This record gives sequence, structure tokens and C-alpha cells, in this order.
Amino acid sequence: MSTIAAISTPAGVGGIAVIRLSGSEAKTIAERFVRPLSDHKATYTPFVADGDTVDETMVTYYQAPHSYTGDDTVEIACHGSLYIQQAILQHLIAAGARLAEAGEFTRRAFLNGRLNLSQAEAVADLINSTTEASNQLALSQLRGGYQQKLKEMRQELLDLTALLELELDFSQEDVEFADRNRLLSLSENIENEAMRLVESFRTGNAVKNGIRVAIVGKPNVGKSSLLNALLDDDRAIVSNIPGTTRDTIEDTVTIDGLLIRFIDTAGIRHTDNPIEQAGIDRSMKAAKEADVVVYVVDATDKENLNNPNVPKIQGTTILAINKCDLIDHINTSTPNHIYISAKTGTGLDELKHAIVAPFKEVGDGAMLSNLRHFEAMKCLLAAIRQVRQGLEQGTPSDLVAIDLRDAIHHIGTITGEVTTDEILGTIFSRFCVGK
Ligand SMILES: Nc1nc2c(ncn2[C@@H]2O[C@H](COP(=O)(O)OP(=O)(O)OP(=O)(O)O)[C@@H](O)[C@H]2O)c(=O)[nH]1
Ligand SMILES: [Mg+2]
Repeated sequence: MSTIAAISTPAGVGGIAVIRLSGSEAKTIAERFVRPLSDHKATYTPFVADGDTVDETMVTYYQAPHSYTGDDTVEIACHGSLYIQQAILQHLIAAGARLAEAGEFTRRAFLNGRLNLSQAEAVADLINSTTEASNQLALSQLRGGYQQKLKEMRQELLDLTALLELELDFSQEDVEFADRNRLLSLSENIENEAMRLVESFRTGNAVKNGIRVAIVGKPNVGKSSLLNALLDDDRAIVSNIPGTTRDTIEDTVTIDGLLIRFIDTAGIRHTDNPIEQAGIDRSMKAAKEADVVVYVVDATDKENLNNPNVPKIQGTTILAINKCDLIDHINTSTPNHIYISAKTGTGLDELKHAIVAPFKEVGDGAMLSNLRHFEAMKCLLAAIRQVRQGLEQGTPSDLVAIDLRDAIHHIGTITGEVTTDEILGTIFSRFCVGK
């Protein structure tokens, strides 16, 4: 396998930079420039090329298979000037290494069995995670997450399918090798697990990519004031003229380790103004796409307060009764509400808590956050449902076997037992060069 090299630290000037070299010739190539290396030890050594010292470096050698990639690997820590980084890399390439492609180190780790596919994907998520919660999610996936359970289920399914297929070879005789009850209960277990994971994707995805919170309601209730208060920034224009906000305004903030994207929207009312109407259409769209809708009503507006026109959405809706500083007696029959004042700040902590609460329970790997896994999981769910129904309805075994193979294939694409170049291509293209 060819020896690859890349700068593994971010592009730019830093205190130090790390250049990684991996492949069968890694040690030989490195030792043309540095002092002899010993396994798993860092060597303080000048990096000398053509008689000139390029830099004083710290070089670590990891002998195969005990390295990140599983191949011989050398990591050269040098001073982080752009000149030094580039010079060292170019010397390594002139000496026979090849520039690594995006994700190639991790791809090799996968090919050498150092990581499974979902762990490789988790590494990409880990690198890209920006908040504590998305970091936790990636870490739990790196540790195995829901993979282990799926793997065991797949193995059992494989065994039973083999038995079922064996029966087909004896189709003249009336034999039954595969225990139908076991097969049925296994299919049910897989169906339930797949269903749970498919359902967890909305939450998992929100934790990973940010929770979309739309602030909607009638004009002038204080939506933009609330946005500004939540962001602690003068982001949106506030005025006492109803219909101030025309376009959606978004910004992000971290609450309790979760990335939250707040979306202020145009107040919803009947209007003949086409521009305002376009804004209202956007409000409805934002509400539909949101993970959480904060529906704001004005505490002084008795009618709206008791019959709030809360849009129906998939996610959670929180009713925020704003301007509570203007009333002294609070009274409403509406359930699930929080009293707030965007002006004084009353109730904002409670509101923030209500927004993040459903996303705080990041169980150990219990959540699906990867789009590829989500798509495969939906295919698995469809296939295993067919199997379950087939078994219940006494469908001929050869047809059940086809659905079983289909289900096994889809579990395999998630756990990494089944890979195609296409799958590998999509996964590793998400990495940057040097990882
Ligand atoms: N007393 C009081 N006034 C508030 C509060 N929140 C907002 N206001 C006032 O209510 C008026 C409308 O506020 P906005 O934030 O512009 O309301 P909006 O819902 O964004 O309105 P549109 O963009 O027109 O839909 C402004 O005069 C605010 O100062 C509050 O909590 N208490
Ligand atoms: Mg507004």
C-alpha cells in the first residue's frame, strides 16, 4: 500500500503543526530526514533535508498495527509556520510519499479493521461537532452506540435465513429447519428497534445540527423583542407598529450545550398587502419546519389569550404569554403556557429550559443522527415489516427469504458489514485532507 502524507492540523499558522505519514514506507521515508525512530516513542530531532535543517521537530513512530490507520505511521510535530509545514510535506513527497486524499487516513483505518464504518462516520461527526451535546452524540457513536445490538440481530437473522433457505432445497419433503416462532419474534424485535431509531432521528438530527425554534404569533405580540432578548442582542427591529417584521430573521445561540437556531417571523394576520402575505407564508413554512414552535400571545389580548391560534406542527409547541409586566392578575384557561416578558426578562430562563428539555436526554448511542443511517433504517423497517407480515400470513418461504435477505442487506449497510464504493465515497468525502 502506498505511503501517504498530509498536514493533519488545520490550515494556517499555529504554535505547532502535525504532519502525518502512513504506509509501509513511512519509517524509511521519515528517517531520510530525522534521527532513527523507535516504536511508540517520540524523538526530538532536527529535520534535515539536503544538508539544511528545516526545523527542530518531535517525531513519533507508531509501528503497525498499533497506529490510527493500522499501517506504519509517523507523526512529525513541527513549528507551525506555513513555510515549515509545506517544506516538510514537500520533502516527504519528493522522497516517495503521496499526498493523502480527504479522509484517506481514516479510510485506511477502516480497511485495516481499526474502526468500523459507523465509527469512521462518528470520527467525521466528532471533528465537525460544535457543541457539547453534538460532541457527546458523536462520542457515543464512536463507542459503538446502537451498532452492537444491530450486529447481533443481523447475525441471528442470517442464521435463521440460512436455515430457511436450506428448507427450500428440500422443497419436495415437508421439513422445517427454521423455527418460525423464533423468526417471528426476532423480526418483531428488529422492527421495534428500527422504528424507535427512525423516530429518534428528528431529535438526534436536531442535537447534531442545531434545534430550529420558530417564534410565531400575531403581529405586535413581541416576537422580535423575544428574539432579541433570547439572543441578548439587538438583532431584529422592534416597533409598536403591527407588521414590523416582514422576513424571517435567524440567529444561533448555545443553551445548555445545545445549539439553538431561533427564527423570528412575520406576525400572522389577514392582509391584502402581497409583500406582507409573502412574509406570512414564510412564517408558516418556518413553523412547519421547526423542531419547536414558540407561539407568542400578548397577555393584554384577552381574546387571543383564551383562543390562541396555535399552528399544528410535528414538533413541540410552547405557548409564551408575553408582556406579563403589563398585567397584575394572571389568569388563563390555556394549558402548557409560560408567562414571560421580553421587556423585563421574566420567565425567559423557564422558556429556555422548556425548549431544550426534550433534547437533553442524549442516551448512550440510543439516537440516530446520521442521515445515511436514517435512510438505511427506513429501508430496513420496510423490509422487516414485510418479513413479519409474511410470517404472520403464511407467505411461501421462498418469498419470505427474499425479504429477509433485503433486511439483512440494509442492517449490513448501517453496521458496515456491507459496503460499496458509493457508501465509502460519501462517507470519506466528508473528511478533510489529513484526517
Ligand atoms: N411592556 C412590554 N412591551 C413589550 C414586550 N415585548 C414587546 N413589547 C412591545 O411590543 C411592541 C411590539 O414588539 P415587537 O417585538 O416588534 O413585536 P412583533 O411580534 O415582532 O411584531 P411584528 O413584527 O409586527 O409581528 C413594541 O412596542 C415592544 O416594545 C414586553 O414584554 N412588555
Ligand atoms: Mg417582529
